[in-house]
Amino acid sequence: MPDQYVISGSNVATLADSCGGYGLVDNAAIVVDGDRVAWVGSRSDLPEAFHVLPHIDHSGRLITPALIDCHTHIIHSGNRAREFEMRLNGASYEEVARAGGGIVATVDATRAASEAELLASALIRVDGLIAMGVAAIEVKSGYGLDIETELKMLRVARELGRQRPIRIKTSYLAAHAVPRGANADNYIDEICLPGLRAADAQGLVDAVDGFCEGIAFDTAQIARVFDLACELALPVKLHAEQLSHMGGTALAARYGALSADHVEYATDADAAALAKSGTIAVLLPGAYYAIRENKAPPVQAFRDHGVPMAVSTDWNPGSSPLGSLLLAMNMACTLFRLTPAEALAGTTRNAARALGLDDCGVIAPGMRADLAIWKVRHPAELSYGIGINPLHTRIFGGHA
Ligand code: DI6
Ligand code: FE
Repeated sequence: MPDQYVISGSNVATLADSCGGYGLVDNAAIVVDGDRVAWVGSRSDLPEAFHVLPHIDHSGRLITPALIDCHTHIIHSGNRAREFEMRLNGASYEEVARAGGGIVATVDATRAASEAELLASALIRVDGLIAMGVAAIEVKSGYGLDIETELKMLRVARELGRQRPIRIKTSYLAAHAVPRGANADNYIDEICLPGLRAADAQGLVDAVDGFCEGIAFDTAQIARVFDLACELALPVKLHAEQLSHMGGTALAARYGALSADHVEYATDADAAALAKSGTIAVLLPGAYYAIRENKAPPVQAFRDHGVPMAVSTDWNPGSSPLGSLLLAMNMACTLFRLTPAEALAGTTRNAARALGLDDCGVIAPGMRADLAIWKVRHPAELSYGIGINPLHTRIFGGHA
């Protein structure tokens, strides 16, 4: 591909519309210069200077920013299909966890797996997301619960970004579950905190996450992890209010978190707090669907308070074995009543913010040329289709 070129003829959803729309431009042109967008607008307005560049015609297609999956646990070993059967026989997600299944079952498998095995299985998941137009993925640790395995997961996460044309943002999630037989406070002191120092010293951590829930950690325990994150100048994010109201959302807001994720049980006051701290609410309809939750997140309160919403797969072997970000968008609309424009902003513009990325997620001059070219005409079609992948081409840093 040439270093400078013009993509012309398609409809473009720039997502650069601060009013929350698609930022649609019909019959558009996008000028790519190296790994950046140099210009975007109506084809008829293309400045004279760009007319000489090679043109690639995508008439009849739609271009959006490449998608961003901002909450995943794609590094793990094994699966939990047996728990799926248990839940179908009446056990709840929490009952399975309390019976010794759940997250700690994946911990056993992940500890036993070699780094090469974890990498091979995660690459298959990454390839699936790339094939769907994804250009950035957040990847969490959290299935180690010991220092060695947490570091192993984070090294694999970094390796994903070296082996594939994709940006990886890592989150240290040792505060994901209490290991079997351990005391939660001791675990925080003896594993979680020293593990964070070690992982940070090795350059493996982009953000610090936790699971604030009855079956995991309370706000006081999470606050100790967040205090160390602050000391290390690392941003925080939190699994908050997924199964009950524990106060995690307010805590996340207090620490200026990048995101509060799940947030089904968040209140109007929580939404106000998120708005004030500029924290993104990350909606994870795959988990809501898979564990048959019936409390949807307070989407209208997020709108009323102006909290930006992101949408992600939460791809994990327990509560959300969901490998399709497009299906997550459809579920966010059907189950949570997002508009298709909100769902698309949730996997582009707002997902970038949830990862602290300010150079992607919208199509505008100076932004990275990470683009998804779709075999559809209108952006609503991306959320409307169920289990359909209409990607034509993904452009990553200017390259197909
Ligand atoms: N909430 C979730 O939905 C995942 N982690 C979390 O804190 C579940 C992870 C799992 O069940 O393995
Ligand atoms: Fe999660």
